[in-house]
Amino acid sequence: MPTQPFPHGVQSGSFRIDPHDALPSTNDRARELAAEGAADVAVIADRQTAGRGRLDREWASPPGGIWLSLLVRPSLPVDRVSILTFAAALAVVRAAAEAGVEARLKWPNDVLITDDEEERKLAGILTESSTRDGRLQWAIIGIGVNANVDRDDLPPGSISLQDLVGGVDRTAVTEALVAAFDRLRGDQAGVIEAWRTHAVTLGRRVEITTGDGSITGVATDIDESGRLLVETETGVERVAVGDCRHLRSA
Ligand code: BT5
Repeated sequence: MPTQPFPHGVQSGSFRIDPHDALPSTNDRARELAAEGAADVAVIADRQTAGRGRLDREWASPPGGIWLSLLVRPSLPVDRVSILTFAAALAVVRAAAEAGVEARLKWPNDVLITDDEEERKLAGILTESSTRDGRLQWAIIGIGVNANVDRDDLPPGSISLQDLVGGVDRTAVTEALVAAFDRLRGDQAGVIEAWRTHAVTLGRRVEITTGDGSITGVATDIDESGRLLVETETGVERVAVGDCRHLRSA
């Protein structure tokens, strides 16, 4: 079983693939490439030894997953950077659909498999960026998809494509994901619209935890920058960043 399905130097649409068997974190490798001035590179590793989520949380990255970072230099105002996170999450949904899996989106960065009983996390996105004069200089969209990974090797609450449909062709799923992201990244309005269609968060009672505390209410919509609108007892709040918990309806 080859550990890394991509040969060196191969191109996937407009992205040059930078493949590795193992890295501490594909986002960190993408940062090095950003410092060298690169653009439109997809860093891929078969496993990560220090994969991370938001707020430096640990991201389990055993062999067989799709651990991928897209380095882009978009012409976007800083407050629209979430569009890239949403475009990546939608790209995962589309690639999963091609593998026969229906996935849904949770604000702000999760791709879930849901049924009436529970929600399990198939993929997560970690977007990091550098700004200059109010514009994005570069953005790195780190995408972790549990592809050919056993659920036992992942934290509780996770699920993989392998659990759902058996082993998948990682090259095909990765190429579908990168191609879908490439199509979506220039279409801000389309991304917002498509995100709404696939979201499980909208219409739900939620608890959002931010650095300033937490708010509870009903998530009604996202705005053009991807901020979540939450109807609370004291009015509508717009949340740009935070952790979201879906609550059972009262
Ligand atoms: C995320 O953070 O969901 C972003 C994950 C981004 C991972 C990619 S992999 C390629 C690139 N390189 C990196 O180093 N990172 C990116 P957050 O919303 O903070 O969720 C983190 C939480 O998800 C953890 O605290 C665990 O509870 C859970 N978790 C950890 N590993 C997981 C996995 N493989 N599958 C599902 N859930 C996981």
